[in-house]
Amino acid sequence: MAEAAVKETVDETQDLTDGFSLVIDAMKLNGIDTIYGVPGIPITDLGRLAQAAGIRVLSFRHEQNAGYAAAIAGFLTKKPGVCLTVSAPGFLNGLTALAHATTNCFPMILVSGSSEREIVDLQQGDYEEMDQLAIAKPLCKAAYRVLHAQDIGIGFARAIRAAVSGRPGGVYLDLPAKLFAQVMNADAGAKSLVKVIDAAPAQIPSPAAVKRALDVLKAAKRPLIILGKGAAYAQADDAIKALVEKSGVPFLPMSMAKGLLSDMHPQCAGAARSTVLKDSDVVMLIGARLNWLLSHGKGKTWGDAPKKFIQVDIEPREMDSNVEIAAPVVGDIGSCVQALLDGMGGSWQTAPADWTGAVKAKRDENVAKMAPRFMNNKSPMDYHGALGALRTIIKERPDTILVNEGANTLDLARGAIDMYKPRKRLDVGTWGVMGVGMGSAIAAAVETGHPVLAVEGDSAFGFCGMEIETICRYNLPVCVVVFNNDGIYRGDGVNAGGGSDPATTAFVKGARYDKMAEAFGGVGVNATTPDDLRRAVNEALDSRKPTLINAVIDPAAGAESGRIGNLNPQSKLRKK
Ligand code: OXT
Ligand code: ADP
Ligand code: MG
Repeated sequence: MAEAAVKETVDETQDLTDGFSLVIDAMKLNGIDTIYGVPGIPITDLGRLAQAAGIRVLSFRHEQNAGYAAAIAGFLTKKPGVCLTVSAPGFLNGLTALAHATTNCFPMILVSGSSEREIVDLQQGDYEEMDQLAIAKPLCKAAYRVLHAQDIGIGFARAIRAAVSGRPGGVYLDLPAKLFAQVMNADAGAKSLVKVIDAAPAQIPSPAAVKRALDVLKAAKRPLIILGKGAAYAQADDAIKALVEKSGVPFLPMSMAKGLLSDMHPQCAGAARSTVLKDSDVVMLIGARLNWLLSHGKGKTWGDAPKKFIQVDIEPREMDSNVEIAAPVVGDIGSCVQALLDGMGGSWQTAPADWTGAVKAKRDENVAKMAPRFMNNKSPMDYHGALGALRTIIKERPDTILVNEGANTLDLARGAIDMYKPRKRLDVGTWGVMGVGMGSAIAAAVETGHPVLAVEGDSAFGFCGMEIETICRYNLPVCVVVFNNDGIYRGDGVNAGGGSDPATTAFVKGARYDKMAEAFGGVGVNATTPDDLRRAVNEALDSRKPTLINAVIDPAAGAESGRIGNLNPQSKLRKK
């Protein structure tokens, strides 16, 4: 029926176009210049044709990693990152990343080929049969299917707008195989395309909300600003800096907001986290949710003193999600922060000096306590010794993008490695998901051109390690450092049943991850001391050659679950 409708309108004497071309034209018209994916039926030719048309098409070894790349591309660019997958299994592999993008508020579009509707809907056993649209729907912000070539333009327009407007998120776009071969007149095809105008319109906060927020802030004795990755995403860096500095309020960056203002900024309270959460009386959240990472805004972490929250966020339903928000400011961060700045006027009392002094004293104390631990040159290395080398490198090369995942490798690196510039730290995000590392590293290199340093737990790396071939194949300036402690959290676990199988958390002892890079023509280095590590990373960043460094870490150095061991269920029947 659909095909008949299309055929009737085709005049074979005129120039023709087809579904493949229209998909590519729709992307190009909307500035989508990069695709991350894995080829196969029915999208192999789409990848080839997109490449021929000047779109950069990066082929991965597994769709999940391509999806993580698209997700972080969205975070870095404010444009939807596109992941292209084959039907059923490829689609499912990409779906984890789509859900991850949605959870983290990153704009992404998962474009997937799918099997024939008529056969799928009657469950007649088509090649890779699956009702993909139905499966994607609950896991993303929006999901659409295009059945007719003349609707491809509208389909992409809807997907782009849904991904970036309001709270950003993941969108699924289902393209059944038959669509690509549909033919229509080229003129009509060109007219059917849609250029999305003002895809993420400014959302201006109400003047009353701005005044209410400033009244609450003005009355504070111990104010705190928390910057989240939404603030980093918003790219309102100058306005945010101006607000923080004009208010004089200490700020606490969430993990991926580190560097939005330098960790060296005199108002940075990153190294006094417990103190500022507990002792503050007014907290202004900018692009950060009161989820598990902030202990839901209540309990021991937040202390006993009554607290008032101001929350700046584009999503109205985020307000009061965990605790009462005394002053909700709903709008996009750029507009909200500018409105707050305007409302502060020419003279604004800065935060009380006894409070800022106490925060600074705590911060300096914690920094001084930590400093000697970064200086050790032990072999095998402990986390602090190895991180001591890496923190200096990032200080000297602040444009390097740091990718970070693992448990101890993540939690200790977050504190150890100061960040100096916005959107330079990419990590596991809201879900604490392992395996984002290589996709993030690839997209960061591709989207920014800056060198990338990926600091990976050996377990974390295992989720995505085959993409080292992708890094070598595209000759990307990525240096991967695997913190190899022979296992998950620690490498010295023993079989709880006393048998000969290894412990559930232990890996092969003394593995040489560096050999993986060598297998694909990259540089591999085995580093057993912080000095080795420093030398190898500097060399990699200078040469921009794909490099994998196996950093040998003491198997006994880590803690169970890093700094979130408290989240492991504890039964009184099972004393450790
Ligand atoms: O103020 P106080 O005194 O409290 O001190 C704080 C700061 O003020 C201070 N600080 C500093 N001091 C001095 N100087 C400086 N510069 C400084 N900066 C800060 O330090 C402390 C701590 O600061 P921090 O870190 O900011 O604060 P804190 O209290 O830790 O913050 C709380 C949190 C919750 C915000 C923070 O901890 C956080 O963001 N955590 C994220 C944790 C996370 O997401 N973890 C990943 C998941 S763990 C687990 O699930 C893993 N799995 C299972 C699995 C997963 N995840 N995914 C999939 C797909 N499958 C399975 C697995 C398999 S981890 C894992 C693998 C692990 O093994 P690896 O080999 O990869 O890694 P290793 O552990 O290395 O072996
Ligand atoms: P973190 O993990 O760093 O604390 P979260 O992912 O929890 O950050 O929170 C990010 C928040 O930022 C989300 O609530 C999202 O709605 C919001 N957000 C994202 N982009 C914008 C924007 N441009 N303007 C306003 N809010 C935004
Ligand atoms: Mg490990």
